[in-house]
Amino acid sequence: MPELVQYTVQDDVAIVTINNPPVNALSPGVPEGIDTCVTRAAADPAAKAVVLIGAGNTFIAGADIKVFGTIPNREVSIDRSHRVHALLRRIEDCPKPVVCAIHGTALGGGLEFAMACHYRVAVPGAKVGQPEVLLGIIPGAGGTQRLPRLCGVATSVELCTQGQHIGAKRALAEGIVDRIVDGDLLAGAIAFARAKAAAGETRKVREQDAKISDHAAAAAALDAARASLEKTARGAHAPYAAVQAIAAGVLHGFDAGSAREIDLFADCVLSAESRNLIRLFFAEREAAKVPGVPKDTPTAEIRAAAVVGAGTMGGGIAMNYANAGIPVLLKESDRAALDRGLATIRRNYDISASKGKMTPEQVNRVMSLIRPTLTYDGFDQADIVVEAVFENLDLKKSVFADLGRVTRPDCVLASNTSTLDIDQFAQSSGRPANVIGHHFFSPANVMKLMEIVRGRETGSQTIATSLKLAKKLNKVGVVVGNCFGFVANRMLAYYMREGYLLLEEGASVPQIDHVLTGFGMPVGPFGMQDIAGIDVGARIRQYLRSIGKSRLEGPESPVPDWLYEMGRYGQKTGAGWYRYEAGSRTPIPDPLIEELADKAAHERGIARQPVSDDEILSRIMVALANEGANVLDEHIAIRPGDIDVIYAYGFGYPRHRGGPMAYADSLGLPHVLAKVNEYRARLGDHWQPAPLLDRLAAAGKGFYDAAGVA
Ligand code: T1G
Repeated sequence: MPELVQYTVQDDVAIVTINNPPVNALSPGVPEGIDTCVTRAAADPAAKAVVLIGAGNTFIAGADIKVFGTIPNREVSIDRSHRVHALLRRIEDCPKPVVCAIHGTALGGGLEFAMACHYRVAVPGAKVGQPEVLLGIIPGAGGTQRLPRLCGVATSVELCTQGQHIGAKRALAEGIVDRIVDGDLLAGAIAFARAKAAAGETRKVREQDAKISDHAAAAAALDAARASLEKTARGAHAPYAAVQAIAAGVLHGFDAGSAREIDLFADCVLSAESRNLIRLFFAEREAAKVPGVPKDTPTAEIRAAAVVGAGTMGGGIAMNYANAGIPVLLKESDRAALDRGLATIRRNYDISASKGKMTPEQVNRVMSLIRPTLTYDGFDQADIVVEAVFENLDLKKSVFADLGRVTRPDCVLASNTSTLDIDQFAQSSGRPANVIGHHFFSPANVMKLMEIVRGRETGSQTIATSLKLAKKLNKVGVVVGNCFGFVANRMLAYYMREGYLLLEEGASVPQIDHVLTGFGMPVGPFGMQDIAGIDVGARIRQYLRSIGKSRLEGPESPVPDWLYEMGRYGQKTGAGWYRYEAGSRTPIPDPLIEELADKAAHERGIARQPVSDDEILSRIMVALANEGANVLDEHIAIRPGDIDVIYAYGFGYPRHRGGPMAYADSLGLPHVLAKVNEYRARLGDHWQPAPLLDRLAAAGKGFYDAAGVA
């Protein structure tokens, strides 16, 4: 087992190299090794300076997240924090210049170790950040104290409350990094260190107060941060704790701020919020591990793509490929539709450019990768084709029959269908092993979730290629089984039905939406329908009725179809569940909805009466969890974590609550089961307890226990 931290001397400079693959996490032994090596360098006459660097393809990506679960109580957390704070001060107190050399990422504890060094140099492609808040915690090794001293209050608040990484160029501009090294990082760091040694310069970040001395400006930045969090935190606590820790240090000094950080970190690291976020972090990575598809499964290289259908989804999917630098043919059946599709794509990019997210040159470059066509010419060069035509089974079958003819035998044939049976397309293609679902969520170029739907005969290479492609497209790929609605939309049907029935029973649309946004959803069920389009669901119901099926058993509210028949599709028509003033997306409650709810209630033979917020939340979340149990039991989802990742990325389910299955576990499955039985007695037999829910509740287990996840 090679040493976790190695000590060498080169050109009068001590090189301290961390070697803990895959990301040089600060696992037990790594901080201690750094401490020992820096102490050794301070006493080593052969060393005039010190360089701290990571082996492999990154510096330190942070504390070892796997270790957090082992912190039993506040006392242990506080003790560990004091020890790491003291360790970093020892690095900072080294009498010789200590230079941190950053490549890959310096995140969390990695950036905190870098900031305990006197200086930081980085390669142009390096990234730094304090993403702890994404794990429900805050920087716990002085990050909230040293970062403001390097880059000021506003930027440190941004980095510590949003958790985003920033590139080396911005880090240099902000004062976090002192120099960008082009070429060999180690050589550049050694040269920088030698120059500091020759000048006899060291610089303790904890003593730099210039960027936090303007307390009025600091207070304003902190107030602005708190105000912004009211809109963005959606119930999470860690971002507020980060602001408190930064404020303590800025206003009361480094030592007081460090003590406050240690205290707040202990609160956060033991919170359910952190447990949920850390479980989601690993669940997202676990989702890429699919039984029957080993890690070394061969995959096809995707160098050229094609999309059939230039509608909203097809255009967004083509943008995903162009954004990943993959040339993509975009085929439509007629010129007008193709021109409309291209115009929409161009408009999307121009909006990004107008917001400064892209330069005009970047827009032109990605646009040049999208090649419009009215024929299948060039499809024999494609490594993948994504079908995104209208949700009509016969049309899709004919497209797949074409694709079976015009593409190479090894070409992946994916469908973006959200409701139809990919096994039927697989048959018509003549190459079922190559056929798979790539279900994107609208807008496809924005939403990160990609449900990877395996058909009965989908080959493991097709699945492995799809998982690898999801990462290349900057998407989160989750493999799911082939049933109506797969996982996301199948469960959503139960979520929406409860909303509709609660409306008929007496709740109002704004009340229901308010309960769900208060829970942490980005938008309530009705607001979401107005965004997605009431017509989308209506057409699916129409199609199902035409083949004698329905999305779910039991009562369905007529109100959505009434709105559809009235041409009220939502934002796109200026009215749906809400009204919208011309050009505005601000929902305005519409008395018409109450009239329709009264009419539906009358037809159902019920008298509308007030409904409590608790009833609304419970009915909707229990319905979601109960159907999630069926989805697990039928192996449509492999793990509860897969469902929770799907809901976090597909619908913005508040990550600090873990996801529908984690939330059910937090309620306790006996409670969830009791609610299902209560609703069944009160509301009807469509409330059927899922057999898995029954079994787990009886065994005193949660969904995650059963999956072997703590
Ligand atoms: N601890 C443990 N394992 C980690 C890890 C970490 N910090 N980061 C990644 N891994 C594992 C990951 O589970 C996967 O394992 C493998 O490494 C590759 O990861 C004191 C307390 C660095 C941007 O939040 O953001 O420091 O699945 O697939 O896409 O204030 O990993 O192969 O078995 O994600 O190239 C703060 C979290 C911690 C960074 C690389 N740091 N990691 O992305 O690879 S808290 C973070 C990431 C902290 C201090 C506090 C990403 C990455 P497996 P990957 P990638």
